[in-house]
Amino acid sequence: DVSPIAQPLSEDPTDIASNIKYHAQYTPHFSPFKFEPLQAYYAATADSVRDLLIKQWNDTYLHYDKVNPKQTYYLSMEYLQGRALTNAIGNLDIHNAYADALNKLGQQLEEVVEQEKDAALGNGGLGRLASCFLDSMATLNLPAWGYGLRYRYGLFKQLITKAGQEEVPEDWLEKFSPWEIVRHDIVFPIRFFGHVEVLPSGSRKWVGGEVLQALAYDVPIPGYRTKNTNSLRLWEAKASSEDFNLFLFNDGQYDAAAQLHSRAQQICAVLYPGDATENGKLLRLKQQFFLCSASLQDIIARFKEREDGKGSHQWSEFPKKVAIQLNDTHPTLTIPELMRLLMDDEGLGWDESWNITTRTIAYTNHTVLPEALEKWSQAVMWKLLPRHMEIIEEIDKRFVATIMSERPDLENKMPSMRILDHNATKPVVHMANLCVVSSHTVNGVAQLHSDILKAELFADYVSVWPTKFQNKTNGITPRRWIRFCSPELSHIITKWLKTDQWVTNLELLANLREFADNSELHAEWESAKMANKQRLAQYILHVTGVSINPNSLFDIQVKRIHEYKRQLLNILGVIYRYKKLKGMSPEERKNTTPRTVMIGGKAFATYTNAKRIVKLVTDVGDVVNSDPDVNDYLKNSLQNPSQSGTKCQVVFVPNYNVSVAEMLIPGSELSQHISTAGMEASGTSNMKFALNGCLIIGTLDGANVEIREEIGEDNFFLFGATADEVPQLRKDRENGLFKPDPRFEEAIQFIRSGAFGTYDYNPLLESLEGNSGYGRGDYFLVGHDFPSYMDAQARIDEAYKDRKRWIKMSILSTSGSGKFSSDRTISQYAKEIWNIAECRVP
Ligand code: DL6
Repeated sequence: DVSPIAQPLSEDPTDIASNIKYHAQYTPHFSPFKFEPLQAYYAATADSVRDLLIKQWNDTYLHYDKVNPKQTYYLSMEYLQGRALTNAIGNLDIHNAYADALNKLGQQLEEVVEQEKDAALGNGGLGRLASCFLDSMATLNLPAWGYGLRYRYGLFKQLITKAGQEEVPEDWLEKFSPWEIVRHDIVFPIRFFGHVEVLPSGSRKWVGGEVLQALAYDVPIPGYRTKNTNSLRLWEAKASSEDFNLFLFNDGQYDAAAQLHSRAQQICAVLYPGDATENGKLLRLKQQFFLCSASLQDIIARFKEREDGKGSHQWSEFPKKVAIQLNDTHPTLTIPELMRLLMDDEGLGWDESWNITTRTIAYTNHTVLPEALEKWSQAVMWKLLPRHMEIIEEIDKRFVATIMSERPDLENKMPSMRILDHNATKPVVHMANLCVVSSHTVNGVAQLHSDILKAELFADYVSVWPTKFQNKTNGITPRRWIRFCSPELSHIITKWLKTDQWVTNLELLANLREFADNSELHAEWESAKMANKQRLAQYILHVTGVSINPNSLFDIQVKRIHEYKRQLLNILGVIYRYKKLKGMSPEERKNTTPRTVMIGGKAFATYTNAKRIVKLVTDVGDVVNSDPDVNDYLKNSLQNPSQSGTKCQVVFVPNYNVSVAEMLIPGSELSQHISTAGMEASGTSNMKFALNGCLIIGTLDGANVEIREEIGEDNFFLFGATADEVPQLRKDRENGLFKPDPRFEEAIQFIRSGAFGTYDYNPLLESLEGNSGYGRGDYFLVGHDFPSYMDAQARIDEAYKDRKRWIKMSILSTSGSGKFSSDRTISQYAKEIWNIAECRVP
């Protein structure tokens, strides 16, 4: 009885149902009558929501074009957008209308949205931060766009098998994505290789080489309860039809005929292709340049179009209309490319081009890890980007000259401050140095990290440009990370605060504090948490086959697998706990706090020790979960809620991504943020967990420091060395002064005894031994921090037994999370770095 209509006439569920039906019939993505009903419903629902977005989106384009405000462009090699449908209907505030409409069509919205694959364009926190920022920019009505690459296969999909982690392509575009619109009119040429010619005028021109095309795919970024809908523009590489050699093809030489097409496909195939080979390095550099050049050509075209609408463009206006933010060093080539475009294509001189470039570009540093600070071989750069290397040489030369004339005292610091090093046998370009020298502002992502940048990594530059360096503590969008992923808790918060304004003004959560002891709130809070735990338990059963005990403490660590993040410390703690439990009498065991430890995250494909950690977690899980001493495994089932004999379970959650995080975080009670102090720039999952009332065990690292300040030190389980102590502890270790705790030795010994199978864990365990070296000699201080970690775990076990105390702490965690909204972070960037203002679509 629902007849198709091309546009929903209102937010009435019947109209919406008609529109969904319309799309199922007239925007077909599958053969008629031959598709999985749920997928077809997903496609039709997404198409229907997209129609609503397109209207707002077009209005936003027009409005920005008309007002011509200063606009920010966020350049990032990574985005982790997650699912778009739930986010769009949430931000448009039409969740209930769509749920009712689908009901009318015999479908459940929850099941329909699960058909969507996460847009897998990122690796970890850096990519998710970029996506949270996009949400906040739109919500705050800021004229701000993201630029990135449209990777066909993302990073990889993680399978967990007997061998540990296996990587297969993440085919997120396998069917289609309703959320991207290809703009056939937005295409720019991108050159690689070639050489530089000197023209009769004396100016220089980059010519020859191979030329590919960058084609724009736009993804709409709706703000929450606002018309403003910004864009994430993703570039795809193409070769043109002229590059297809019909002669060779007809001669049977098919590969040779389409050589450039195949090279184009490589560029956007995967994020972070392996870089162990020269080919791999070259491909990564090509990807970076592709993003920078395409985005800049687009930005310049828009600048000219908008300015020419007022008469003609003045280049001095460029920094007043354009702010470019480099998300880490990956888009550093924006700097020489902007210089090249201004000088070689637009005919500006060096000084004017440099003035424009340095007033436009700002850089965010996201790591102090030496291996993550990019250095590109000068030889490879000369080959791929000869004109850019000339420009970089000139920037370096001028930088050295300025310092030598203004700050001769820094002469002996020049080797570490320069952009080009000349002494090494394989000379490199220091990308972070190029960014610092060429940006008007450099920022870290948490107070401690920014302090470390100023005191250590960039200390010498600080003495030259004291005002260039800022802190912008990261944040997360409260829409995705509580309002939509935990509707139960959100409703309770709205009820007690008597307003839902907290969704856009997160500081209001502080008003929950006055109810932190209220027993009625406690009951509601605990029941919402339990509902989320049950949902999570169902999910874990579905993806791992393990039936976890919903009455146990849900303890979660999810993030990229890395030795500095110390998943190894976590699992060694579990091993010790398991061994102790086994040694107890049944009576003693009864009084212990039951725990389910969940660990998830991807190990980079070539990072062997990280992959060994994944394997260890799965091996420990296999043994612990089927040991009747600690686990009622025969009686285990979600229908057997008492599970009184289930004391310890361990699962590795496969293929951690944004959607999995949305399932895990609301159901968490304890989360682990336990990096070696000074090594985690910020962390952002710590903020998501705290916001969802999950308590944290953590070191004084990254944003943990500020989270602890905000939620109160009594509500944070602190352990471990501080960042100040770390260098001395490493030295002590080198001098043979470290004496391991017997508990630590016992846990290691237990693995060596073969308790968790026959896999050779020696190479992993050896990284904890010896006295020195990065990746050896326990560089990450697992052994040093183990005893205080175990003491903190014991405090947690006790605290969990006292339900009133635990729930109060949980409420106080949420109440103290107001600072960590990405709306706050983005407002600070807008005011203190970009100098842009709201541009609200009427
Ligand atoms: O700033 C976002 C995110 C931080 O929260 C993490 O602490 C930090 O590790 C991450 N940095 C990177 C850069 N490369 N590395 N490693 O991903 O940024």
